[in-house]
Formats: sequence, C-alpha cells, structure tokens
Amino acid sequence: MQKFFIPGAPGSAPGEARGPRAGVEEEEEEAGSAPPGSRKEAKRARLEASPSPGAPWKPIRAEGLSCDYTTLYGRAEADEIFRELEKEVEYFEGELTKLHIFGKWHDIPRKQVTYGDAGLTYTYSGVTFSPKPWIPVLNRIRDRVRLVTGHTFNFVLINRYKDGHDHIGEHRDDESELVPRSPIASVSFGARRDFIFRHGASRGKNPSRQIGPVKLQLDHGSLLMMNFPTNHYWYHSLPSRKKVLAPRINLTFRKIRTL
Ligand SMILES: O=C(O)CCC(=O)C(=O)O
Ligand SMILES: [Mn+2]
Repeated sequence: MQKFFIPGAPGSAPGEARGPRAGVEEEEEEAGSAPPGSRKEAKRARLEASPSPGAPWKPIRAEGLSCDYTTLYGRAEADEIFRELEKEVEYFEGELTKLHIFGKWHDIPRKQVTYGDAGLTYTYSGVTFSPKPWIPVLNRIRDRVRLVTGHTFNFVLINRYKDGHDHIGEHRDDESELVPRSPIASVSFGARRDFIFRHGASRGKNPSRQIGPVKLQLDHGSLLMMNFPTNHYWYHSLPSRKKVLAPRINLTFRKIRTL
C-alpha cells in the first residue's frame, strides 16, 4: 500500500504456512513501563492474570493466505488500554492527513500516526520520515504481542476510525522496507469492525480466478497475525459500516529493515 513506504517489488515464491510462534527468534524481555511495586503495576499484574495469554488461536487459511486470530486482552484490560491510547497517542496533523491521488488531494478517511525505534526511517511520497519514539502504552502492547507470538516488532502504524464512516480501502502491506517474509501483527481496540481479504486474482471486472473473499470481524482486544505470504496474494480492507457509531483503534506492528 502506498502509505508510508516506497512500494516495492512483490514478494517472491510462496512459503509454508506459519503458525503464530513459527520461525520466532529468541529475544530477551524488555523492562515494563510502570515502576515495580507501584499501584499501577499491581493493577496491571491483576489484569494480566485474567483471560487472555493462552487464549486459543483460530487459524484462518485459504490459498496463499495464512492468518491466525486470538484474543490478546480480556475486556477490562482492553478497555483500560483503549482509554490510555485515546489519551496518549498523538496523530498526524496537517499535510500528513492528506493523500495525493491522480493529481488531487484527499483527506485520509481516518487518523494515522507511526511510532517506532530511534533511527528507523520510512518513506512517504518521496519524503523520508522518522517514527515518533515509543510511549509506555505502545511498549505494553508490543511486549504482549511478543509474549504470545515470539515476534519483536520495531515499528507500529496506528489508525483511528472515529466511527463506521472512517475506513481503509483495499491494499496489501507489501512494502519493500519491511523485513522479507515477516509477519504483521494487527491489534484492535474499540468497535468491532468487518475486515475483508480479497485475492488479487479475483479482483476487478475480469478476474482471472474465482476465489471467494475471506471475511472476519476484528474484536476489541484481538490480535490478527498476518503471516507470509498473505500480503503477497491477498488485499485487505476495513469497509465503511454506517451503523457503527463507536471509535476503533488499530495498531499494525511491523518489522522494518534496518541497514
Ligand atoms: O484497521 C485495520 O484493521 C487495518 C489497518 C491496515 O490495514 C493498515 O494500516 O495497513
Ligand atoms: Mn494494511
């Protein structure tokens, strides 16, 4: 998708389907963001003891599509994180909220921002940017994702949909700045929304293949792992849903190549 990265050549040959913890590198734990012994830390420990780590994974498979879905956070913890995201995340403003398509400027139909490791850069419309530095609530989610998947991510793109009018059109996350074959971890909070995958060969007026779409619902506190080669073959979108009145925040954790 031509959002923040220079669109690159599509990935190469399809690989094997990978489970949530397949091909995971071992990495040391990072320090938590609340001081040990504090009330905040105690509350977090209580919440973290409840439902989710260990929640079952639901494999989602189709030709060239390999995803895994789980509940990352129980209701109480997801509510708390949603509130903290609303308070702490600072979205892009001004020019960064517009897209230039076929000579016309359009407002992006949602809010966006990126956070990530110091020194990382990404390119958008020919301009190189740095992500904002990590903040505690994002470290907290990133650490949980690492705990349940074994994957460490160095970058996150955050999308905020104020209601069902906000959306994201069909695209693939196949930018050349991503580590080849790396998964993308998509964490959602707030309103449940439909999420649709469509195979590249079955799009448009004269599709060369008849492969049905794969439709999911992404819940408050959920994690969807999009594994290789999903983003090579399949496009995804979050369509408008006019009846949805509540906001939603989605975080896609990504591994960006470092030189
Ligand atoms: O909001 C979502 O669930 C998806 C966002 C997305 O696809 C993206 O930012 O690339
Ligand atoms: Mn995407």
